[in-house]
Amino acid sequence: MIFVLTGAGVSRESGIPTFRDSGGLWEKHRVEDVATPQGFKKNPALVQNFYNLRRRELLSGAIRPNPAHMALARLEREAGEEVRIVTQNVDDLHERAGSKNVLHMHGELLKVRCRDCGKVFSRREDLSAEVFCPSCGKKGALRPHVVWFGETPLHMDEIAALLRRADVFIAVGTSGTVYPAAGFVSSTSARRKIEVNMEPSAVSSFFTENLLGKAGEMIPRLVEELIGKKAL
Ligand code: BJW
Repeated sequence: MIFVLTGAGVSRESGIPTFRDSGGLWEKHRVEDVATPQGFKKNPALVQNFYNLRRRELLSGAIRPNPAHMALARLEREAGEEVRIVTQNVDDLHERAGSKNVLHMHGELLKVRCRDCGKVFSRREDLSAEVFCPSCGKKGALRPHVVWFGETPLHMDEIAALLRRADVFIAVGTSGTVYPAAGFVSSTSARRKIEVNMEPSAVSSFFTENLLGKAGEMIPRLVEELIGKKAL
């Protein structure tokens, strides 16, 4: 089984900024303000606006899957082997590229959740304190369906089971600084552990192969090799 962990770097060539690179999202916003439950409690409008702008951008038509997303979807279709993508990204570019087996461990930008009744809804429009929950009717209770620092990432039981079964573990475009995702490479017993990044990540030394370069160039080559060898 091939386990692919993706991070913000896989969507960089599609025009979505990463978090920690120069020009990234954390250069313009304090993490504590926009990516913690405390920040949301303190200033919900600021946080809603941060996600409203990112949601609008994702839907603007300017953002499209790049060759890395396309190649990973091809891997799933052609490897003759189970391929599972676990993404830390909240965009939908893997799905738009055609990937079927995607787990969004940090949530999804095009979904919102009611803080009162807990129901999750698809939503493409802006959120504000004026919006009513379509299920319980509470006003101002909808929040982005994303995972902030201090919150529990999604699908963790399924991810743990996949990490145990993986033969090949690939991490693409992630800085290896946010846990639990950063710890996956050391918790899997996969025979091949391949990192694809523009530069070594914080956990590079745990991989058996380090491929330095842009995801859009390196992933199509890697996928070609994996399909040629029937993955292993
Ligand atoms: C390219 C490229 C190109 C660029 N091609 N590559 C102390 C020690 C250890 C842990 C902790 C600690 N104190 C607190 C914690 C836990 C905390 C944590 O990890 N904190 C760290 C800061 C230390 N983690 C949590 O709180 C998590 N929850 C948790 O642990 O719950 C407990 C629990 C665990 C397990 C089971 C049950 C319970 C929650 C973390 C939530 C993270 N949320 C965010 C925001 C999501 C919503 C949103 O999008 O706004 O998730 S933060 C942000 O970081 C986002 C990302 O998914 C995440 C990771 O970032 P990523 O993807 O790695 O991006 P970058 O920007 O960091 O890196 C980009 C990389 O791409 C770079 O390396 C570039 O070189 C590369 N690149 N162009 C290839 N073209």
